[in-house]
Amino acid sequence: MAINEKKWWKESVVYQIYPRSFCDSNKDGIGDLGGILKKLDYLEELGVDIIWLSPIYQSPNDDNGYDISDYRSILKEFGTMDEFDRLLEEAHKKGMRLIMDLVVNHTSDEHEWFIQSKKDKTNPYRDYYIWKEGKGNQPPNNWGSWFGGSAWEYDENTDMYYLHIFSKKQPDLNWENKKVRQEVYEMMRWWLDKGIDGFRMDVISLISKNLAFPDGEKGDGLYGNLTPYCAHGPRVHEFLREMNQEVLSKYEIMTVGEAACVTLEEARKYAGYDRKELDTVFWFEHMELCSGEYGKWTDEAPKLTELKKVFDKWESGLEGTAWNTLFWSNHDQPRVVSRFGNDGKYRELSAKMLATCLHMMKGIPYIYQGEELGMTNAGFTSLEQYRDIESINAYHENVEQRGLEPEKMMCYLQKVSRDNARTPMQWNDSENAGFTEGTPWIEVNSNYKEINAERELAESKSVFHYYKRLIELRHNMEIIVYGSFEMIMKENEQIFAYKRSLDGQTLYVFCNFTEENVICNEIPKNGKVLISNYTERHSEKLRPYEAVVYEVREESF
Ligand code: TEU
Ligand code: CA
Repeated sequence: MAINEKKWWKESVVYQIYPRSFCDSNKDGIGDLGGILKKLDYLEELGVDIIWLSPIYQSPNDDNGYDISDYRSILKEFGTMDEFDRLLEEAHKKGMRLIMDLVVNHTSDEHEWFIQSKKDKTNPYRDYYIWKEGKGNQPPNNWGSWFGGSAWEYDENTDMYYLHIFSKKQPDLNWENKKVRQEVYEMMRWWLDKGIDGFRMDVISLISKNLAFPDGEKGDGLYGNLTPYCAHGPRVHEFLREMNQEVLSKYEIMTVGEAACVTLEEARKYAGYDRKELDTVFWFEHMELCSGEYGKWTDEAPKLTELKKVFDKWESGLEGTAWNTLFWSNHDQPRVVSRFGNDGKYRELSAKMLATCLHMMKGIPYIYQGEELGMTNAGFTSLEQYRDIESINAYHENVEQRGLEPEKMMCYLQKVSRDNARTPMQWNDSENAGFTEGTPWIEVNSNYKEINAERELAESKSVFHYYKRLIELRHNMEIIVYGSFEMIMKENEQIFAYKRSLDGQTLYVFCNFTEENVICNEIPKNGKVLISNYTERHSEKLRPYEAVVYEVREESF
C-alpha cells in the first residue's frame, strides 16, 4: 500500500460507544445492545462512518469490560449474540462499519485460561500468564500497577506471583507462548468471519515484556515504573507482524492500536504504511501534557503553545510514513469542553471551536459519545459517586498512603477522573436523561435538561448540527482528508491555526482558545468562509472561542 493510496478508513469518521453508558433498553440501569440498536438512526443522522464499540464481551466488570472472561460471548447485561448479529447487520445496512475492542494484553482472572493456569505449575495453561517466584517474601520486582499497588499478586496455592499491569483481576497474558498467540488469532478470525470491520486494540503496546524483569525507577511514588520494560517491548513488532500475516492481512478491515506511551519513533513502526503491522495508532501526548508528582492526577491545564507543539509534531512527524489519528476524548479521559474549552458561559461556542480544530486536521477523527452534544464533566463531589476502579484506587493510595489532602484529590478527580466521560448519554430532558427508566449504574449529569440530544436535534445551531456539518465537509472535500498540513502562528498563545493544501486549494483554520477578543492578522483577505461557529465574520479579530475556516483557491490570488 502506498502512503497516499485512497482507503475507506482514511476517509472515515469514527464514533466511540461506551455501551454501559449509552442507552438502556430493559430498565436495569445499564446500557445494552438493544439500546444501541434503538439509536442507530441517531448515528446515521450524525453521519459517522464507523462505530467503535468498547468491550461487550462476558466480564466480571472489575474494569467495565476491559477484563474479559470469555471472548466469544456477550456480557449478559448487554444482551445476546443474536442481538449483536442484528446490530452488525443493521449498521451495515445503514452503510456504517463496526469495529470491536480487542483486549488481549490481559484477560480477566475469571477467564477459563487463568482458572486453569492457577491450578498448579504443571497445568497446560500455566504458561498462558506471567508467573514468577518472589524474592524472599517480596514480589519478583518493585513494579507498580497502573491501577495502584504492586503489579504482582501473590498466589498461595503455588507460592508464586503473577503479573498484572492493571488490576489484580486483569492478569497479563504471556505473549512469549506461541499457543497464546494462536488462541488470540483464532478468536480474532472468529469475529472477523462474522463480518466485523476491524479492531481497536487495547494497550497493544504492552504485550511484549522485557524478560529480565528489572526493578523500575521509583521517583516520588511507592513503586517502581514498569513502563520502560513493558511498553514497546523487545518482540512487540514481531508479534504484530505475525498477527498481521496470520489474520489482519486476510480481511478488508481497519485497525487502530491503543499504543499507550507511544513515541513518534515507535508510532512509525506500529503504523508505518509499509511495515505490515497496524493501520493506525492512538497517541496520547496531548492528553498527558500536565502529568506531575501524582502522575495524571493534577488540576493544571497545559499552555496552548504546548498543545500546538504536540499536534504539529505528530502531524508532520507521521506525514509520509503513517496515517494519523485525532481525538479529544474517550472513555478514559475527561470531557473535552471541560478540559480545553469552557463548560460554563461559552460551552456551545467552545465545543464547536474544539470540534473545528480537531476535524479539520489530517487524520481520522474520533468522536466519543456525547462529545457531539458538548457534554461536560460529571461534577461529582463525593467519592461515593465514583465507580471507576482507577479513580477509587488512586484516591486511597494518594490520600491514605501518600498524604495528599482529600480535598485536593477530589478536585483532581473532578478534573481528570475517567468517570467524567462515563456518565450516561443525555438523550432528552425526561428523568435520567432518557438513558434508563431504572436506576442508572452511575449518576446522570445534573445538566441533562439543558444538554441533551433531543433538544440539539431540534435546534439547527446546536453543537450536534455543527458536528454533522464538519463530518459532511470531510466527506465532500478531498482536501480535508488528503491535503497536507502546516501549522502556522506557532508562537501565538491564544490561537490554534493551521493550513491544509491540495492541488491549488488551501484551507486556513483559526481557533481562538480563549474567552477574549484576539487580533489575528493572518486571516486571508480573499478567502471564502467554509464553516464558523459565529454567524457574522470580523475580518481581523477572533471573538471568544471563535473558530473559522477559510477556503482560498490559487486563481483568486
Ligand atoms: O487503557 C490503557 C491506559 O493506558 C489507561 O490505563 C490509561 O492510562 C488510563 O485510563 C488513563 O487514565 C485501556 C483502556 O482504554 C482502559 O479503559 C482500560 O482500563 C485499560 O486499557 C486496561 O484494559
Ligand atoms: Ca440494560
